[in-house]
Amino acid sequence: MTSNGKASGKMNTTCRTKGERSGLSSSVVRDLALESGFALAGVSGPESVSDFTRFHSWRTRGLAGGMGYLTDHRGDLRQEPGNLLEGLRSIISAGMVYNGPEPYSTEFAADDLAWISRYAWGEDYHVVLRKRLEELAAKLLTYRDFQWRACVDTAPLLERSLARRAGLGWIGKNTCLIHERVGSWFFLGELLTTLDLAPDAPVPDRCGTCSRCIEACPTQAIIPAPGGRYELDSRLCISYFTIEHRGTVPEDIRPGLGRHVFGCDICQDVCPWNSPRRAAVTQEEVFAPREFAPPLGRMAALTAEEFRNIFRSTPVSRAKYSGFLRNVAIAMGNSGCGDFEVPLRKLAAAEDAVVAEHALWALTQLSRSR
Ligand code: B12
Ligand code: SF4
Ligand code: SF4
Repeated sequence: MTSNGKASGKMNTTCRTKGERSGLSSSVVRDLALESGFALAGVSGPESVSDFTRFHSWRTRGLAGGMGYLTDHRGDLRQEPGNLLEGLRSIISAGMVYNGPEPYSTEFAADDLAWISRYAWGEDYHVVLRKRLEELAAKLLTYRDFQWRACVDTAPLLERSLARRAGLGWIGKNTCLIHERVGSWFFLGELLTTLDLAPDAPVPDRCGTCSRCIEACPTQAIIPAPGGRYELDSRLCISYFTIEHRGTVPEDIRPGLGRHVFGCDICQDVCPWNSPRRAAVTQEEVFAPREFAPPLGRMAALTAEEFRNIFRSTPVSRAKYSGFLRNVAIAMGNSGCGDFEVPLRKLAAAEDAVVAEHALWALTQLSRSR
């Protein structure tokens, strides 16, 4: 989930429509965002992010693991959104639902199938949301001339904090942003603008006494934060290891990864605000699964080219071929399925030393579980 480019605008070609339309309010912004496919939108001001102290304490205590883009100078930039656009006046935070009708990982108990997390099933959301934010900017430009910059995930912003202050939801104990009507299966993107818009108000926290996510996390990665609330220890989180971590996965972590080969949905699957009858479902074809719970055996046999073809322009490509096979080997070792000995022996002979070592570990696991 790191860097790619930015889209920014210094358009004034639409200036001539200025004044032809009525005023630009936050509710007009919301309506236009809905037209562009966002389920949620809200506005906050240009001020520094007060949650930065939480973020800084979190990374100082090592909870960011090896995510250098959070611990180095790029992390520092997150305090001041104004660093990203000269003359910043308003930030439009927008949320796009990716949830499909398919079952949740916690309801899906086949040991020989791999779990790819829900957010990674379809097209790369960076590209999808950026296009829609550009579309939104173009619509807003028909009202008034302004400067803007579209950000999705990769810009040095604390996106959940910005969305919280713009009223898009509250930060749950699982650390995800949750909206009462929508749930938490949505991506966030921002349009930084020089527009003067009235800010929206944050909404109340509705976790109450619930602690389902904390109890369900198989690796106890959701921990109490100093001063109250909860935070995520990336050094324990399945999502971190299967997406962000490069190279060898520590042996004591491997059994906890279960059959997750990319990301993890458990702390959201169990959240009552995401119960299947309540959570919003996307209408966007682009987020439909390319590979829903694919057989581990088939994934282990993919050539580098097949991997690229299947997962091109999906978030899974971030793991790269080597990281993906490493994750598949771990999942096979955790499966208890003796049938995987043959494909694992092939992986153990791979040129890639990391893949080979994880496959050998998996073979040992299988022989122990026999
Ligand atoms: C690094 C990162 C990760 C890391 C670390 C996650 C983490 N919880 O910190 C890993 C790889 C583990 C990860 C996993 C996931 N991620 Co991620 N990730 C990011 C990224 C790039 C930075 C997040 C960050 O700064 N983390 C550091 C912590 C300290 O910050 P934070 O979680 O934002 O928390 C802040 C606020 O929430 C606030 N806060 C926290 N608690 C409270 C409580 C109160 C009362 C208040 C007032 C404030 C507050 O303070 C914190 C500091 O600012 C963002 C994009 C971005 N630029 O923000 C996406 C992002 C957070 N991820 C996203 C997604 C979808 C996921 C996954 C669901 C993917 C998956 N299925 O595997 C999981 C969810 C795991 C989880 N429970 O969080 C979405 C979240 C959308 C949402 N509805 O919340 C984002 C916003 C990307 C996007 N543009 O859509 N992710
Ligand atoms: S994403 Fe998975 S491992 Fe990480 S905190 Fe949530 S349940 Fe735990
Ligand atoms: S499972 Fe419960 S505690 Fe966890 S985020 Fe959802 S409502 Fe909050």
